[in-house]
Amino acid sequence: MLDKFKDSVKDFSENVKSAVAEKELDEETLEPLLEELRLKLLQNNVSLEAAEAIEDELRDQLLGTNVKRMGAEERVNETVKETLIELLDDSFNLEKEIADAEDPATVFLIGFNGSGKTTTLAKLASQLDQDVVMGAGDTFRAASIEQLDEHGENLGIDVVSHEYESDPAAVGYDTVEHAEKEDKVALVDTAGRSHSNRNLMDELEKMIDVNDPDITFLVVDALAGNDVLEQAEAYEGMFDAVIVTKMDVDENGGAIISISQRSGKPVAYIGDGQGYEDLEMFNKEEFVEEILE
Ligand SMILES: Nc1nc2c(ncn2[C@@H]2O[C@H](COP(=O)(O)OP(=O)(O)O)[C@@H](O)[C@H]2O)c(=O)[nH]1
Ligand SMILES: [Mg+2]
Repeated sequence: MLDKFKDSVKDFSENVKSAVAEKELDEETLEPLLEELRLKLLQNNVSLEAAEAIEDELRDQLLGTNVKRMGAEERVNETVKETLIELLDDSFNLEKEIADAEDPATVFLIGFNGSGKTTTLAKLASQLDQDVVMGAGDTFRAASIEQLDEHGENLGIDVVSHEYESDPAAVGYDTVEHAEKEDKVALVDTAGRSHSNRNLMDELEKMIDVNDPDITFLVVDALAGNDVLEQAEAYEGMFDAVIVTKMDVDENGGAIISISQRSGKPVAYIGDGQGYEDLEMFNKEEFVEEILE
């Protein structure tokens, strides 16, 4: 996981180390190294803004200070670490948001097709302390209702569903009603909207309007890389926090950095596998330690 990001930073600090072995680090020596790092970060799916923020911090930290050969690697790592910590936001706590919401708390998952919404919904359902009911709000994609029913059976959790092609806002409404009656939290799935499909986008907007969820997560797939920016834009203004899935199969690590930077929203969870237990609360210190270890 995240190996390519690690290598990019490691190469850069090696280069700085060899440069300061010869003479004091000056602009002329540092600029090409920073440029090389920026290109590598872009290849790791780090957005241009985020890559530039890292580059600027490194320039400030490394230029004109007397970086010793022995301290170069540490200085580079510390600076990248601090920049990323500043950029990332892990302040979202779902349990607290649910506790603060009026009953029944309603949670929506939105995002592109295949990003991992249905799987993540089931993971959340299995992990939350509260009793939950799941709503099959994706009435569009073939087999989506059966997929959620299967999770419901595995987990012993009720699923509220209607027919395919029916109005997802009505599914949301019934799910919330069921949650209210049984004093549960409503977790509602939605169809994978694509911004190129205005109808589905209108339907989602109506659903959010009618059901007025307390918490809406945007679910994005780490493998989408820099395309997560497009997804953040397609759903702008519609979500409170982000869940990044498929971190177990991502080597680049850039998606999480890009989406934090672009959306300005916290990352609440990361998905790192296909099992119900493979959903972790996002911890930015741990994440940064891992990419720089
Ligand atoms: N490796 C891995 N696969 C995942 C993860 N989350 C979801 N998937 C897989 O991604 C595929 C699409 O997930 P699904 O929940 O159906 O996406 P949806 O279309 O957004 O509802 C499925 O095969 C999931 O098993 C994850 O964290 N890691
Ligand atoms: Mg789905």
